[in-house]
Amino acid sequence: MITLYRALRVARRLKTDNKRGGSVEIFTVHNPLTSLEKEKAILIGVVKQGESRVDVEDSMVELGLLADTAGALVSEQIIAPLSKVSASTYLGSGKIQEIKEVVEELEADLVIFDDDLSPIQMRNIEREIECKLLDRSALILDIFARHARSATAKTQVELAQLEYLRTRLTRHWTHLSRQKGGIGMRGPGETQIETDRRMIGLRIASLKERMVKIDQQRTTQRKGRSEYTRVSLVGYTNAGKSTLMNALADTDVLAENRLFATLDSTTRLTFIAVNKQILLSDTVGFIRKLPHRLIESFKSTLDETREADVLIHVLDASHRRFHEQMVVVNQTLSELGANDKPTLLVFNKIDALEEQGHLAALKEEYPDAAFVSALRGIGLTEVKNRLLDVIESDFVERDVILPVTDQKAMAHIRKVGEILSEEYTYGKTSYSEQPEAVVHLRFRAAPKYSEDIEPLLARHRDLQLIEEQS
Ligand SMILES: Nc1nc2c(ncn2[C@@H]2O[C@H](COP(=O)(O)OP(=O)(O)OP(=O)(O)O)[C@@H](O)[C@H]2O)c(=O)[nH]1
Ligand SMILES: [Mg+2]
Repeated sequence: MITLYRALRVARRLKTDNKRGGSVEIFTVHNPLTSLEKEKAILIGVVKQGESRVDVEDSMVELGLLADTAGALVSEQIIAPLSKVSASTYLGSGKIQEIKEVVEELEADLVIFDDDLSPIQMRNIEREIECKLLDRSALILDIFARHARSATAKTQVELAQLEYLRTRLTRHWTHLSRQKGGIGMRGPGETQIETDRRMIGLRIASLKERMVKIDQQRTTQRKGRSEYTRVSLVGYTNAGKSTLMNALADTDVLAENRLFATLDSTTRLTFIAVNKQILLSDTVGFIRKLPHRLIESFKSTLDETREADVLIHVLDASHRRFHEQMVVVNQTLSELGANDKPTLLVFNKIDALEEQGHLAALKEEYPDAAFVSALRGIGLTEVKNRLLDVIESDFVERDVILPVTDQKAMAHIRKVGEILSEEYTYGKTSYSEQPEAVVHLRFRAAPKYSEDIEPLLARHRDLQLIEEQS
């Protein structure tokens, strides 16, 4: 597991290597927590002016799921109204005192804020409550660190964590047990702060270099597949993207009832009609307040989405907040510059809908969407058919004349386009003496292929069909 702590250890090893020419470990290892010693967490949410309490409560449910995924045991949650955010402590001093008392009473190990806190707010609150403190971003980073499996995902997470850590190295940890570790605590002791900051800078530079290499490899891999339509599954975390991927492409991607089960992308060549194969990708899901630096770091994994021709936006129809989730996904897609791609909406988990009337209402509201249960295999044909419609909706239709001898152009058009009609006849240019055998071709293809096709056709632009003599 790549953690803040391990990232620092690597950075420090670099330092000792430089200084003494040897690889001496100088950092004390904390005791990893076992599942029997789950950290007790208190969740804190605030209702700001103009916000509804119900919205905050739903956000807290999600924070609870995140905390659970990170291995914490939620013992208490506090939702406080807040009229004015304090720049130094976020909440007012009375509220902070109250949290401190709950921490003492429950002997909590961890306090988690639903909102993101500035480094100063973190430091001040932590000093007051004398308990480890995390915000939503730090918690999400921790989960990403736990779930990262591939070298790419690990590199990306470590980069995001170090970027997060770099701005927060002024924290005062003195009142905390540095040996204890746990969620979000895979970090430094204060004595090391200055050298750590420099080492983190070095480590970040080296990770970025590694990412450049990974990006280059991925670009090369992708070049070989460009003749296929690339379709990327996107959606809120836990919506069922991986389950749908497994159902459509017969893959064995991990699908689990937890947030951020998938952190890598998997791509598979998949038939969606007898004569139509696409490249289908499953990738990392989105969530409210996904830390920006994670999106930045995960650009490489999210390339599959950014470079896709078509998106399948998977929604959990049984989630009562599916509409907000849809908005969050669309916002994140905008951030990635992937919001204007042709998109098929897929409402998943229809088997889990409590009222059947709900399904009818959704179908009326979203007439172009597909409604499925990826888990039960219901509606998969509809997904494929609708996907085909979306893919073909922006196809460009062409009517061209080629000499039969131009095998290269013919082969290319057959590969990337769909032939609508093909007629063998005779043609002639204005400057040629003799008629020649030509093929009159009508085909359609995705706009992205125009760049390749145009130069092939340009050479034959003067060819005209010879009118049949009667
Ligand atoms: N009832 C029901 N559950 C489903 C359906 N599809 C997926 N699930 C469940 O929803 C949970 C999440 O599914 P995943 O496929 O892992 O979701 P995901 O969108 O890939 O999630 P992340 O990779 O974590 O972002 C799993 O427990 C699935 O079994 C469905 O059609 N009906
Ligand atoms: Mg998944």
